[in-house]
Amino acid sequence: MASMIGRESAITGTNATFIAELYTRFLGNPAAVDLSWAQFFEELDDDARAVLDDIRGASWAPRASRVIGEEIDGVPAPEREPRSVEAPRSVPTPSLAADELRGAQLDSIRALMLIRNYRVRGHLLADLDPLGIEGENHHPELDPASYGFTEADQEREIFIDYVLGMESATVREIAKAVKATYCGTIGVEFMHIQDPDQKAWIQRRIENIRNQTDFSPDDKRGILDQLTSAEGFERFLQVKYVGTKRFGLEGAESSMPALEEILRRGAELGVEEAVIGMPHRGRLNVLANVMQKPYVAIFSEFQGVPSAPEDVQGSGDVKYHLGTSTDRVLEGRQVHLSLTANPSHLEAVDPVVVGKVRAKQSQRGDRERHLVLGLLIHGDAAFAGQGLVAETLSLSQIRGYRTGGTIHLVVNNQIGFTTSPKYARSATYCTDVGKLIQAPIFHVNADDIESVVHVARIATEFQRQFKSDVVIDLVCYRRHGHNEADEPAFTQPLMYRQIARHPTTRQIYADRLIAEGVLSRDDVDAMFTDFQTYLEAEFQAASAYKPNKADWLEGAWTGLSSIGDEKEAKEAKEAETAVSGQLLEEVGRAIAREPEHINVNRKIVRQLRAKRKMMETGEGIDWSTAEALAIGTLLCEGTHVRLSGQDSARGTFSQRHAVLIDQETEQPHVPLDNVREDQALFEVLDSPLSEAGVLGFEYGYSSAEPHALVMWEGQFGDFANGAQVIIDQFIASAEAKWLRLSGLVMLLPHGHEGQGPEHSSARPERYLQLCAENNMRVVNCSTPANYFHALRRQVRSTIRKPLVVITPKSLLRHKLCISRLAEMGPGTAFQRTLGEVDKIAPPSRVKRVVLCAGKVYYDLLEARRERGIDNIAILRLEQVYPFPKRTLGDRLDPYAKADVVWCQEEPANMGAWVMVDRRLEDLLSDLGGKAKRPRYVGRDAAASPATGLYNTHMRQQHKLLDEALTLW
Ligand SMILES: Cc1ncc(C[n+]2csc(CCOP(=O)(O)OP(=O)(O)O)c2C)c(N)n1
Repeated sequence: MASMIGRESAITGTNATFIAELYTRFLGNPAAVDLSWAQFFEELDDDARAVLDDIRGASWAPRASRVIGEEIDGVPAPEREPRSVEAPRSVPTPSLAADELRGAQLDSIRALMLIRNYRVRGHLLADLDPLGIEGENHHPELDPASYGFTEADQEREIFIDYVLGMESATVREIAKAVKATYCGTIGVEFMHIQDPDQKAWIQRRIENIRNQTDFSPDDKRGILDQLTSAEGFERFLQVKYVGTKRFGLEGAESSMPALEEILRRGAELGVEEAVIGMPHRGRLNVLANVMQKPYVAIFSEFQGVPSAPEDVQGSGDVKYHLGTSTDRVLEGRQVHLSLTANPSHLEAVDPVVVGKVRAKQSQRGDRERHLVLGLLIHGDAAFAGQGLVAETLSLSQIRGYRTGGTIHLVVNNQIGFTTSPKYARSATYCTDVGKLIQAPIFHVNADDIESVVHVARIATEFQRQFKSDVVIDLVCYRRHGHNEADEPAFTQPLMYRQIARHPTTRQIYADRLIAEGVLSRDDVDAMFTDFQTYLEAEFQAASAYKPNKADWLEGAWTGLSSIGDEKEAKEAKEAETAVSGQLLEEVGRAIAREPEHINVNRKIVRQLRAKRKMMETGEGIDWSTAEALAIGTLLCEGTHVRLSGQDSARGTFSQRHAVLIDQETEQPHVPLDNVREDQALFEVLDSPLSEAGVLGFEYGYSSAEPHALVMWEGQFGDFANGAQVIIDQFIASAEAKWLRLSGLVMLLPHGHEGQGPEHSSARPERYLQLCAENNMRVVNCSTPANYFHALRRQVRSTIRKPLVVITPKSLLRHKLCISRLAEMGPGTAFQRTLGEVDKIAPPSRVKRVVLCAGKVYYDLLEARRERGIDNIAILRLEQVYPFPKRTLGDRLDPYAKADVVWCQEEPANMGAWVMVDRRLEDLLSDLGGKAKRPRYVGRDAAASPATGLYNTHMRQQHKLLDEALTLW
């Protein structure tokens, strides 16, 4: 490091902090500084100003509390620049002549500009591609000449105030240092971050050490060992299962030491549990080498043995989608790891993992979000292309969804199936989406394994320190085709010619360690062959291997079950969904109370009074009140309730008002969070405007926390189709594929109210088409009390099934859509079907049974009353799936002489008709009455769910009522 030469007289005036201090004064009042300084600052261009702003902005710079070696939240501070902590209090009079002084300042500023531009753009010149296919080697802003430093200036000493750990340095030394730090095999993008502390932290962490860690010989042997396991496992599979699809890791073996380092450093810095999500590529390697799933078990699955014992397995899934969990001891600390099962749909697992992390943090009372870490592995094409990435990142710092930062490892093999990056994205990097939330991005050449481990360490420290997301872009390649049977040379012949010649990361590192004298060639070879011998023994044992048990009903799931239709009916009857009158009253008082400490909106006061009346009389309980009673009673029973959706706190239809807002201060008050002292937590969250991301998050939450009532609400039901991948790939099929249960509730506003095609249909037919093997529940309750029981059943039953609730819109305020408090009290339960409510003719004289679900019931009821009809009965199917054949049969049986109509407002190709048609036919045939099959009454099949013309809507509605209520 160079030292100051002959400028002691100017030293106090030449440090950057001092200049920044002067600059601050100048900004406040240009006349407050000496004229020569004012002119100097006026002449600065934007870049130079940015340099000074940086120096002024770093909150650590002037603060005396953060000193060298200080630990922040357990993360040791990197060696810190001994920058003068206090800014000068008075402006010293420079003792050099003004011109000479300005020249010196200018040199400093220009050098700092050069350094700054390396921080901003150095990554563009970094040596990131192991194949060396792409990459630039010149950028004008990274050329000292662009800052006026000529060749002759190279040896000129410049004061840079300990930036890069140097008090002063020649231009040549400065250029060398910035190139080493920012243009080696690591490229760092962090200058887009607005938080000066985060920027400063990264700068300090990497600059003084030129962005390298000195690994001990033991560390180096350990890294080689990990590379040997990664490569050796793939090589072994390649030989034993030639041509079998496994989406091998080859070309990205360095991701294994990276993951190991993240988990080890994470464990050192407080991680007790990590939830991992990843795509198919390299999954077997992660299962074996990170999750430590026994090789023998993996080989046995390759031989066709299912992963779970035969008595519990569902339809199963391919090997490279399976999840698992394990306990590992890392750096002396026990860490629980779970790898989430994932579908083929790339990135769909992201929000699910983050939701699981949040649930696990809640379970542990980890409010600091320090103990449980989310770790997501991505492919480059998927990370750049899938919108779910952005949706998931956006949840990162939001109340109710934040998880203390996810670590993202992008396995950037520079290809997506057969598509080259230039066709796969418009952005420079596949990781540019990370800038959406100002995550720092570390690009690293995967063939420099020590840099990879170094970056993994720093990224983990950053996540720990700032509790925010961080992205690692592991630039590697894919040695084979997209899968082992694919020929990559069809589409990328040049790339693959180069890959064929390219040594593996293990070979490169082994050569390096041999050259460094850390290991001999024999040591390296023995390491490889020993591992192959070990794998061979596991392979031999595989044919006798039997999976001993499925792990799906352990831990938090103990005592819960997933069982078939028949048992479900029995079980649900036993489920205690009724509540004592005393508890209903207690919750009722809380939700009707006019809070004294806040200034409540007058219209809300009226609503609160109406609720009080409902509670006092025990009559007229409306939908939202029943919902609040269900939630409040669960909270009092110790069940955590979480409701998230767009505008869910108020409710899309202004019906819920779960949060009361003080009209003077906007202070929120949540009545259901104030029922009693020892109640469980109620979270009601206005979510970001995302469906797939938020639904995925809530699904993930529910899959990790079976004892909470987790509800996601669509603004209107049809918006859920933006989250179809979560519904198809997880909610409907996770149990069958992976033995993973969920009690998630989806609330989907639905109803043909003449509001046009977009707000009418929750597309119930979509869910019903997905229903089989008792995989989920679909209800279209017509009474508040039944909705109350349906919600409570989700957590009071020992069965965990996702629940789809087709929820009402106009019924929220319909005079007939009300219940009595007694219908929620002792002796009551969820009703799968509801019978006739009016005093009409006895069943033997009834000519027709109209069967329906949801809102149309009230239209039918009112029309029948108006028309004075007494020989048509109206029955309701409250739970559409599992189809309640027995209870519906009991209801229909007395009407043996009647014909049966299924009436719905939805077009014939939508609604429940598509599903109930054949089932009703079966049932009627079993009953042996007059009706052999149901007749359909409703709108004609249609491409669009509803008309946009109100008059047409009304005409259609009258027609279907007429048809249903006219005997033919
Ligand atoms: C949502 C989705 N669309 C398409 C596919 C089909 N597909 C499987 S792998 C793949 C390429 C993925 O590329 P990348 O993310 O770079 O990962 P890599 O396979 O290169 O590891 C595609 C298009 C998929 N699995 N998921």
